[in-house]
Amino acid sequence: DAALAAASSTAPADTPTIFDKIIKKEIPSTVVYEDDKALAFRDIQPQAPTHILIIPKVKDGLSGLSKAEERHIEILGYLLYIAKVVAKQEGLDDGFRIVINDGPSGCQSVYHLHIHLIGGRQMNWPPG
Ligand code: DGP
Repeated sequence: DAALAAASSTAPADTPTIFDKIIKKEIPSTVVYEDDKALAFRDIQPQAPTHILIIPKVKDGLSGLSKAEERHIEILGYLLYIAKVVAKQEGLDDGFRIVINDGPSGCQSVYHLHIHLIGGRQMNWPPG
């Protein structure tokens, strides 16, 4: 996983990832929310009873948060809002965790920006 993460982190910002196939429904996923700008689906390696990824449908160079430019401000805010909408939809009324992994040290493995929405159990701090 670490080797894969290191290799993909050096790919150009618009290199397609597995998430493009998920957006195009070329590979199956459990979609929990979808609109014209955002897609939310269950993580294939859940770290908690609820573990959902919220992604922009158009990557526009946003391979990770560290690549954000001013033109991405609106979609970044929108995705966070959708994370809240999905948290409510999932019944996470007692709280939840939002995570954005960035780069090799941040444990990012898919270079298409995504927000992890994690909940359904007690979270701990500091994270691992
Ligand atoms: P990150 O490490 O932050 O880049 O998280 C990437 C997440 O994507 C990781 O938790 C596993 C998930 N993932 C990878 N491939 C697939 C897939 O094909 N389907 C789904 N549903 N999730 C995937």
